[in-house]
Formats: sequence, C-alpha cells, structure tokens
Amino acid sequence: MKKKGFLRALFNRSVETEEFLESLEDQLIEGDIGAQSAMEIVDEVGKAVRSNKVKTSEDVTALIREKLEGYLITEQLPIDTTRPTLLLMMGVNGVGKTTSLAKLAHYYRSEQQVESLLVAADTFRAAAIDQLQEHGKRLQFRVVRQNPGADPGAVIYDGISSAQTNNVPLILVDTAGRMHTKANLVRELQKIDKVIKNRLGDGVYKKMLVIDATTGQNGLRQAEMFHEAIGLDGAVLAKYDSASKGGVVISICRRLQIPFYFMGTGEKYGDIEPFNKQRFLDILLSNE
Ligand SMILES: Nc1nc2c(ncn2[C@@H]2O[C@H](COP(=O)(O)OP(=O)(O)OP(=O)(O)O)[C@@H](O)[C@H]2O)c(=O)[nH]1
Ligand SMILES: [Mg+2]
Repeated sequence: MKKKGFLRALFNRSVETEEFLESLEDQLIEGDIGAQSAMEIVDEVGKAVRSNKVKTSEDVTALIREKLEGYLITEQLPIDTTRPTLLLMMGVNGVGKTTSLAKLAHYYRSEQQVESLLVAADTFRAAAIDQLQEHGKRLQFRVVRQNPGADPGAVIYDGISSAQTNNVPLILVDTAGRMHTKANLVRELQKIDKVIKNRLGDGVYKKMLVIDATTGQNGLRQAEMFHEAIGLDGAVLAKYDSASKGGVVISICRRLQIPFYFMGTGEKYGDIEPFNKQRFLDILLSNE
C-alpha cells in the first residue's frame, strides 16, 4: 500500500525550533484532525520538547500517536442472533455505502456465520437497486426490492417483515445519498427512521454513516448534517486504502462522540475489517 505519510515532512528535522512547531501545526490541520486537536497536540509537543522529554522526530510521532489514539472512539459489533439487527447505511453520494454494505454481508457470513438480508431502499436512483441486486447475486444474499421511485419506508417495512419471517438475523439497508434537495433527504431519513423504530421491536438498530476517507474535512460537515437529521450511532470509514487522508475520523469522534465500527480498505468484498485503532494509526502515520 503506497501512501503519503501524515507527518512525513517531520522526519529528520530538528524538533527544537519554533519553526518545527509551526510546521507541525500546519500539517496537523492539513491532516483534517481539527483545529482544536491540532492545537492541543502542538501545545503538548512544545512542552515535551522544552522539558527534554522528546528529542527526535520519532519521539514526536510517538507522542502524537498516543494523543490521537486517545481521541479515537471505536466499537465492535458482534451480532446477537436471538433478535434482529438492522444497520441503516447512510452517507452522501458516492462515499461507498452500497459497497460497504455488501462487504459487511460478506464479513458477517464468513467471520461470524451470520446471514444477512439486503434491502434496496435507495429507490431514488434507478441503477442503485440493480447494483445491490448484483451484489446479492454474486454473494448469494436475498435482496428485498421494489420499483424505482417506491417509498423507501415501504421497502424497509417489507425487508424487516421478510427477515423476521425467514429468521435472518442481520438486515442491511442501503439508502439514497442524494435527493432533489437536502431538506428532502432529511425528511426521507426521518420517515425511514420512524418506520424502523415502529417495526423492528426489540431488535438492535444502528444508524451508520459511511465516510469516504478521501474527502477530508468535508466529512465532518456530512457527519454533522446526518447527526442533526436523525442521530448517528456510528460510522464506517470507506476507501482507506487509496487515501493519504483519514484525519477527519479524529474530528468526527471528538465532535460527535460516536464510534467507528469498520474500515474499508479496497474494492474487493474481503476488504473490510473491524475498526482497529492501531491499524488506523499505522496507516495514518506511516511514512512510506
Ligand atoms: N478503493 C476503494 N474503493 C471503494 C471502497 N469502497 C467503495 N469503493 C468504490 O467507490 C465507488 C462508490 O461506491 P458505492 O458503494 O457505489 O458508493 P455509494 O455511496 O453507494 O454511492 P451512491 O449510491 O451513488 O450514493 C465504487 O467505485 C466502489 O468500488 C474502498 O474501501 N476502497
Ligand atoms: Mg449506493
């Protein structure tokens, strides 16, 4: 995996200059971790340098790593097969919702022997239904669908009923990333949310935001928008293979206090893994 190091320019530099701290702050801000975190880290690095606790750029990287690890929030999601679990996959256009959903179905089957039902609730874009159907066909998962333009709430209602009748423990719901207006999107998500709450009973319901690792600080604004609209339970980081970025994960954890559950690292079905802080930081801070 070839990527630019988050703190690459810090290597082999003298850490005892003001200029070093300034360039560190610039790089942290460019890295999308958020201005507050960047300032806190620079303060702490400055103190550590002055008190001789850190001497080399490697020491600085280690200190930064420790701080970033403290900011990250992660959670695992084992499936309780005695009741249904529904994951609502949300996110703006093109972030990787449908792909991540298919990867999750594959992951839960291969790692936990948990079967999934896929629900095509992105009825806004005609091709979206066929795209999900294609994943279902390739991976052999049943897809609940209606015609393009159908009410997403109705498709989800059908999906939950079908999963309950057939004892499928995991319901993965694909949603539209775009509507005619943002207000439409918010209203539709709120309707979907109501249907799920009414229909799922005591099932586990997680509202998941998919974040594209390549989008940078814009990802924080997306997260705030969805969080305001229906309240997020967590996030999935997609496309962390091709990105030199990913710092926005830190901003989102700190601002919204929601955990990251999974990390997608490629285009193949197997390219998803439970979000692991060390793995995430290895990639973020790698200097290759
Ligand atoms: N390299 C890489 N590509 C990914 C990853 N996840 C998704 N993609 C690619 O990103 C593109 C968009 O993915 P989709 O899953 O269709 O995104 P979406 O959010 O469902 O898009 P819309 O339904 O149009 O809103 C596709 O070409 C995927 O193959 C990933 O982890 N790594
Ligand atoms: Mg999609």
